[in-house]
Amino acid sequence: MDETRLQGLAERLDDAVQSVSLVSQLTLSGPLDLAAAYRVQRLGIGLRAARGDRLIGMKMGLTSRAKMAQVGVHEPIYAHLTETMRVADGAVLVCDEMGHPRAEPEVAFLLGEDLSGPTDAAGAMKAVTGLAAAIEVIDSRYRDFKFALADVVADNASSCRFAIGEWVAPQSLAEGPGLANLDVQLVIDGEVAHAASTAAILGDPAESLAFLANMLADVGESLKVGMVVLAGAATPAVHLQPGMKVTAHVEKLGSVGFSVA
Ligand code: OOG
Ligand code: MG
Repeated sequence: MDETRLQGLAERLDDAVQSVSLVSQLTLSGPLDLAAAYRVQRLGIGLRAARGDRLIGMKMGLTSRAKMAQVGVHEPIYAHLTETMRVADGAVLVCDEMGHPRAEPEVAFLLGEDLSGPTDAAGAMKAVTGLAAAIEVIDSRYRDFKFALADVVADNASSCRFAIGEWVAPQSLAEGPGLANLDVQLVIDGEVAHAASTAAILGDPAESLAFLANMLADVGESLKVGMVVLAGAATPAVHLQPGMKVTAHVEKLGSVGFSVA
């Protein structure tokens, strides 16, 4: 597909992020296959890098049925995480700086070594040096949060902000089923809004990490030491409103939270 056209699409989405505005689905105005959509995503990350932002990790999305059902797209996807998207545990997020943000609980991995596919869950976990509870704020650039697979891929899988709790050594989960069946809760203003098990994430969040490494291997890329990876939410996301206090708990990994202004 024509690179100039893809660059134009990346700029349209990037402008919308910067001006906090929403756009029509790209797939409504012309064909966009999955490879072209990932190209648009990478061109968008290039635009951010040109402004001094830096790649610090990656995320998987649509790895649970709850998430697939919420947005009507039924295929796991990946996206990029940059430094300016990271917010501190306990931070205050300003709603006006986002379009129609939603929050979802995540499991985060910290890589202690490079990780290349092909691999499997056990192989991928060998590269992991830290695990944490996390929250991702997603904020689709598309009106009504409505998109097809290629739209959401081009839009960096809706990723907007993320907060990560304290890192826990993976060895602390060595006894028992590891990461595969931990309780996850998304708590809003002290009430459990959604609860699930990490098993909802492709059976085990480690499968999601391996899936990512394998998808990257297909395009000649790999994960690097020091990167953070989000496995994808186990529950639906919740719409954010000013005044909310949002916390995610993951059994054995701990908690993380922020407030919304
Ligand atoms: C797409 C991003 C999905 C997840 O954790 O499943 C995602 C969206 O829901 O807008 O981040
Ligand atoms: Mg997510």
